[in-house]
Amino acid sequence: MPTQPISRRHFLAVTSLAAAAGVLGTRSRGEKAPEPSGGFEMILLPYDYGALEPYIDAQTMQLHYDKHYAAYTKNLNEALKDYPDLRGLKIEELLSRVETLPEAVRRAVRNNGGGYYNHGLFWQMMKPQGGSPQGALAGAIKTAFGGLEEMKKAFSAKAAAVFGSGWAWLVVRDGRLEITSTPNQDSPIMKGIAEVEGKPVLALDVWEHAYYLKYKNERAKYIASWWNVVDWDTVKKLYEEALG
Ligand code: MN3
Repeated sequence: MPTQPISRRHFLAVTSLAAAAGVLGTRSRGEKAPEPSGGFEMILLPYDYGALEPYIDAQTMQLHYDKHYAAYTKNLNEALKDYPDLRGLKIEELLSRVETLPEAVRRAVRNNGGGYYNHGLFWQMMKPQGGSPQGALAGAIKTAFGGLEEMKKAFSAKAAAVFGSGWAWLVVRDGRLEITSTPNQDSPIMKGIAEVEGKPVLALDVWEHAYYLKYKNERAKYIASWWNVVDWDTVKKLYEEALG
């Protein structure tokens, strides 16, 4: 299918919940989006849907961003519509204390807030010609895993082993890099939930919606392809922030 440039359209569209409500793409050029209503907003996709071809196909990217990510965002905002204090928190704060939230919203925030946050990271961790780890990040990978190839092998195995839907992660915990995974939309920043709590520096979505159109049931092929589009500059930035 043709790839269309989306940056400008999305700049206009995602500035409001209207995007999450399903009107993405129906607004005409130059028309102003409604004022933000204080909820969580979709981040801009930093590249076109087709930019990660042939590793991630344009149709998957479009559905993943416009439908799945939009739905998590919309559902998170709906769940919190009667909780202005929670809606005003940073997503990281909200998720870190998800186990202490009112029971009426706890599950919705865990699922949809996790989906909102995890995907926001995931979009930023990819780009065409992603490069390779540099500087202190490269050193930390060598220290923790023996080298980049060893780290990729261990991370890929963790991602492949997720039963059903979930995520694989490289996180910083106590100043060191570790590999972990989470089921569903759980995130390593969720205290009392994540098996390994830490600050994410690399995230891989292994829900079938992330790869099924192109790779069908072959998750391992998707994982192997994905390394070609990892944005190591973003990983390095997140690593430095996590240490800071
Ligand atoms: Mn997904």
